[in-house]
This record gives sequence, structure tokens and C-alpha cells, in this order.
Amino acid sequence: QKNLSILSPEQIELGKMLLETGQGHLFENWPDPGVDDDEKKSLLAQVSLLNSSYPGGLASYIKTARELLADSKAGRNPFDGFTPSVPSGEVLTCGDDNFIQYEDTGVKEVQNAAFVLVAGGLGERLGYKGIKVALPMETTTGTCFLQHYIESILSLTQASYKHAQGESQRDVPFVIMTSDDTHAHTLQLLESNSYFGMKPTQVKLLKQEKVACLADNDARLALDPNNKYKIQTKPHGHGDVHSLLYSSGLLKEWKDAGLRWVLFFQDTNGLLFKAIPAALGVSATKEYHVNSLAVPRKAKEAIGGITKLTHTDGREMVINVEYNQLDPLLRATGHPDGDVNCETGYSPYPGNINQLILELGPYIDELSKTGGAIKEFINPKYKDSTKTEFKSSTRLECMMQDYPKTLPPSARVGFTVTETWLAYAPVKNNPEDAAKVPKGNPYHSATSGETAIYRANSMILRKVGVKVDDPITQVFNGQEVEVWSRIVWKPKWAVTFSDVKRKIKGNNSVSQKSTLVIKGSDVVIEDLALDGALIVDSVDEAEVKVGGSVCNKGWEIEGIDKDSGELPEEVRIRGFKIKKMEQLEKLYGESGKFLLKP
Ligand code: UPG
Repeated sequence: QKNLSILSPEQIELGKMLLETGQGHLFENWPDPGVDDDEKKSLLAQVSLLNSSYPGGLASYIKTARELLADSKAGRNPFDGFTPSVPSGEVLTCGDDNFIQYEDTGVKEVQNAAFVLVAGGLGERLGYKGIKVALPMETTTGTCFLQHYIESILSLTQASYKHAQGESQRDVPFVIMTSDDTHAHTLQLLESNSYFGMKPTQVKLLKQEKVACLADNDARLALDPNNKYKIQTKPHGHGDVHSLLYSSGLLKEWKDAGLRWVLFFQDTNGLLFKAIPAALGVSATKEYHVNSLAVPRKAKEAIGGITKLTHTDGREMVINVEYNQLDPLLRATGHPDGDVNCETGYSPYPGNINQLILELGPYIDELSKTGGAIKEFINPKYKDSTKTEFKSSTRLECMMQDYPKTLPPSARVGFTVTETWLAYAPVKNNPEDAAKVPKGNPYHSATSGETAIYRANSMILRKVGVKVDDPITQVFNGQEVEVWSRIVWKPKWAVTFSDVKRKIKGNNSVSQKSTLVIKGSDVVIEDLALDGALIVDSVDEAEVKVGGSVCNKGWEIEGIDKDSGELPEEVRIRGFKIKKMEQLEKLYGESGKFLLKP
């Protein structure tokens, strides 16, 4: 009461709301006016931000928290009444006719799409000190994830224009969700690299705010132990992307501009864009409102399982069940072994890679009802079995793939499964944890993330008839990986399987020790025998044909000690570096036709 005089009317309203929602402890022991006034105002400024950045405001946050905390204490789980079963989806095989057809359809649709990257996570499991999108996707060229994503979007859009001759060309929007942990670095990475060729107006950064921590089962907001004028906050999860897109007004803008699709993807998956065109083709062909991309999943792998859930009351949904929940859910519903592989060697539940394709119209309709709020969960760590006290404060969390949970049964929700080697190689685990991953399960490390790029490109070249040598097995940072020829190309050379097929002719071979880097757009490989390193770059106006026999010492993958202080962290976390001994490197800088045939 005494302090009312120092607060603005808006702050007084917020204070009242807090008192009404049982948060009086926030103002306990406040000194008289004149002492700590600025600090008191800063607490209310923080409350104002927490209130405005949550759909429904803080009162709604506290109400939901109380309900979920009560459920958690009572041991009720969100799957009560649901029985899991294996859903059926579209299965794609890279390079077959079906795949090529979907890719073709998908490419046409790209100009009607907006791309959304969720990159607010700190990557605690990886422990890298920088932002994850700045990590090199592979160290042969050193291209970082963000550059690759942007170049892929630009090249896909170009390909889409070609299909839609005559129609007006639009710059597809690209949104990056950041957080306080990643925002400044992401902006700096973009600005210092001229947005990697994208128009700055095409790119929008939306920063997610953290949410208030909760101290107890009554959902009392937790104060910072070192500052009684500050509420503790923690990340709310990637599900925030929906409310941010909605409240930013972008969705409406996109709809007015005639866009039809929104594609969501995550921070470190260097393979994803190889599957995006075909998956978008599936969405367009099957008219899916929601399409999630999945890959075969190893039991206990740290990726969610796409599951069909059938309720005793008849409700049904196809939804991701997060990796920590799948095993208990299965055990509780008549599968005593829980999350185990079936006769295929994989879990029967496809693994969610969190690449979601939403159809914009139905998406806006749904968000107009929910404001973008996503079903949340809470995961308190209790001190003991009485579940009355927490070990540390907790908070509500939400995941972007839970979006379909509020959809009506009429919504067309599907999923598309494709091969792991083609579509999924995230960088999430630090070397120590990766080395402990059970044999046969993927490492999800910087080591496996990079070697997967070489494998995928080698496999794709094999599919178009190139004789690529078998890989060798090597161990880096305690992880056994296949090392294939280091084959890398820029998206402007090829963004689809069909592009690769068109640009590879005749009889070609690449030895295991080889490195092949294709940077130019109009480069055709014809009758090439490569045993060494070859790097070809060209301006868009140059037409280059590459063939003949290229033989040199090449570039070697050399194991390194991850603890050696001399090398940068982004190299050490992979356990190897590229040793460049000898190469044939050509740049065609002018327009014209050229032949490279040593
Ligand atoms: N992220 C945010 N904000 C947050 C938390 C995360 O933007 O508050 C981003 C993060 O940067 C990343 C993505 O969200 O791009 C996913 O975060 P990550 O920690 O990599 O997710 P996981 O817990 O590994 O799991 C997600 C899905 C899971 C799926 C898996 C596939 O929840 O269902 O199988 O990703 O990689």
C-alpha cells in the first residue's frame, strides 16, 4: 500500500493482478518509499514484460501452472486414457520416381512458402560457447549452418521461379526465432556476412522471452535468490514460435501476399534441405494441414516418436510423443518392454525430426482461436516422494510440434518418413556424451554431423551412377564413424535430386581419399576420374564442363586431440581437421563456355 505512490497506474494494475493470483510474497518486506524505488519499478517492468509476452498474460500462466502442478503431484499424465499405436504415413525413398515427382511438386510450391528457423536454444548438451547456427556444417568448405540454410532457401526459390514461368517472382520470407541467449550473435552473424546473399528485408528476427519460474505447488513466482526485485526466468521452449508469429502480424501479412505454406526447422541439421522439396510436395499433393518429417528411429534415441493416440472416448490424434515420455507411455499401456526396436532393428514409431510444414490458411484459423498458445507441460524435480517441495524452481514449457494437439478431428494431419542418411544429422551432443551413446545409435555430435554430409552426398552421387568408393571406418573423439569421400556442393549447384541427376553425365569415379567441392551453378561433371582434391567455382554466367583424370595428394582427414588447446573449439568438438596437401582449384570468373579436362 505504502509504495503505491511510486508506481504508475499500469504498474498498480499489474500489482493488483499479482495479489489476486496469490503472488503477495513478491512485495513482502518492501522498504518504505524512498528506498530501492528504482528496483521496485524494475520488478514491475519485468512483470509487465512477462505479462505481455505470454498469450493470455501472467494470470493465465499462473492458472495453467497450478493445474499442471496439481496433475503432476497427483501422478496424472497427459496421456491418461490414450493408447498408443503405430501410425501410417507417406514413406519416401530418395531418388525413386515417387520421390522425384514429389520433389518436382514441392519445388513449384517453394515460392508460396515462408521458412521459419527456431534458434533460441542455447544448446546446453553440446556445450559450445557460440551460437549453434554459426558452427561449420562441414569443415571442408567451412560453411556454417545459417549460410547453408539461407543459400538453400535462395536456390530453392530460384528453382521455383523457373517452374512458374511468367508469374511474378517474390522473395520468400525467412524468420529466425532467437532468444536473449542467441539474438545478438545471430544478428551479428547475419550483418557481418551481408545476410549470406539474402535481402535483409527478407529476414525477420523474432526474439522469444523467457517465462517466470515457479517456486512451489501453488505456482508462487520464484524470486532470484540474489535479488528480491527480480523474478527468476527460464526458457519456455520452441513452442513459442507460434505465438510470436501470430502476434508479430507476419502470418496475416503472408496470407495477404498469397503464401500457402510455413516450413519450420531447427538449428543444426545440415541434411534437412535435401528432404524439404519432396516433403513439401507431399503436403501439396495430400493437402496436409500439418506434415511432419520423420526418419526411422532407434529405440531410446533422443528424438520424439510419431504416435497414433486413441482415447477411450474415441478421440484420435497423430502426434509426437517426446523421447522421455514414449517409454513410460508404452510400459503403462501393455508393452512391458517399453521403447524397444522391432524386427527391423528400429523402433516401430517413426522419429520426429521437427521439420513441420503447416498450411497457412488453417494455421491462421487455429491461431486466431488460440493466440498461438500451445499445450504446455511441466517437469518439476521434487525433493522427495511427498512431492511438496522442488529441488529448484520449475516453469511451464512448450514444444512447437505440439501444435496439432488443439486441432479439431477434421484437420488433415500427416507425416512423411524418409531415410535418416538423407534428412537428419543434428549436432546436439558434446564429444564426451556422444562417445557414451550405445553402439548402433546415432551420436548427434559435431563429428557425426559432418561425416553425415559426406555420406549423404556420396550416396546421392552413387544413385546417379557415379562410382564412389566405399567408406573407411575411423574413430574420432571416441566415436566410430564412416568416412566417405569429402563431396560437397553449394545449393546453387543442386537443391534437388533431379538437379544432381541432370548435372552428372557419363562415367565418373571418386576415390575414398578424394575431396570434390562444386561451388559454381552451371557446372557439369562428365567422365571424371577423381583421386585427390578438386574444387570448381564459377560465376553464374559461366558454363563449365569438368572431366578427365584428376590425381593429386588431396586433402586428408586428420585425427586431433579434442583437449589440445591450440585449435578452435569448433574444430576440437569434431576430433579431426582437414589437412590440405594438394588440390586442383579452378575459378571461372567470366561468362563463356569452359572445359576443365586435365
Ligand atoms: N529452441 C528454441 N527455444 C527454446 C528451446 C529450443 O528456439 O526455448 C530451438 C533450438 O535452438 C533448436 C530447436 O528448438 O533449434 C530444438 O531444440 P533441441 O534442444 O535441439 O531439441 P530436442 O530436445 O533435442 O528435441 C526436439 C524435439 C524432438 C525432436 C528433436 C529432433 O522436441 O521431438 O525429435 O528436436 O531434433
